[in-house]
Amino acid sequence: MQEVIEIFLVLGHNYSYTDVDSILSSVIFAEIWTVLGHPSKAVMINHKGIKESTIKILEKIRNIEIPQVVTKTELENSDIIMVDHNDPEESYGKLGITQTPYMIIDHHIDIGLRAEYKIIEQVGSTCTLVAEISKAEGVSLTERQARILAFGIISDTRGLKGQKTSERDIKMIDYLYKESSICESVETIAKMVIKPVNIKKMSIDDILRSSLKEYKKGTIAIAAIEVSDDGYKDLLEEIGNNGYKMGYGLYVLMIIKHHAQETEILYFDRDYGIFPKIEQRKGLVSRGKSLVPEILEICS
Ligand SMILES: [Mn+2]
Repeated sequence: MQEVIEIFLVLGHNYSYTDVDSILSSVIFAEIWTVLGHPSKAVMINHKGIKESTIKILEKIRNIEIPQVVTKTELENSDIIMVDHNDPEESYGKLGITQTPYMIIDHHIDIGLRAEYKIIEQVGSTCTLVAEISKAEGVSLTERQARILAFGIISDTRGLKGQKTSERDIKMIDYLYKESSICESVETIAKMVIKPVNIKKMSIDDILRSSLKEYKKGTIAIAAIEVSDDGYKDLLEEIGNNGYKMGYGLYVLMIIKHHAQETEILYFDRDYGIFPKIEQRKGLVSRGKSLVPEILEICS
């Protein structure tokens, strides 16, 4: 009789898309969890769930492989570890799987899913939590792992300047730089991972669907686009003409303005009749930390 080796599958968000923090935290956590005696691998389930821009960033980081895509059956026969999300609708739920995950490691708002082990902390990056776990468990990180986690933290915290950035992210970056020889500075890494888009080269549909996430059973959608100049202003009229056509009860577009450290928020409010058409806010507003809880509270 062959002994069945239980393998843990570590899964980031895949719908609509994965991102740098999701991939890096899933790969490194699978390695750490394996060292701790639990064979694991990072996986994806949506082969369309990785953008060309994300692949380019991973190529620049080097020494990191894109997680392999697994089938529904493979997932159903394994213990799932969710990272960087805690809503199954952003991953295996989309395949119709209803099992309870073994573990959740995440920094988004807790939607209340049950799991055997759950680490959900309001920090700026899942990579911060993965680095903290390795430290707490006494698993020393290799130079490669430390560098990769630094990339994840700097990516998700927008160079430690985004609104989600917490004291713990900054502390962890200090620690990773002290413990290993990461040759690029925080500023250099920030330039490598944060790519404000050239909005003028995008179609209106791509702009309106940029990093789009759905809430409340698909009745509300919030998209976000990062820009580095005022070029988007020429497109506001066309954006305005098309926002309602997205077909949501409430559709929101966040324009995150790196050059001005401001965020412009456009609301297309069909169902609620309470949101302004446009709003300007100071700083790089976080969708997950600020806007989503606010909007869901107002709409409930
Ligand atoms: Mn993240």
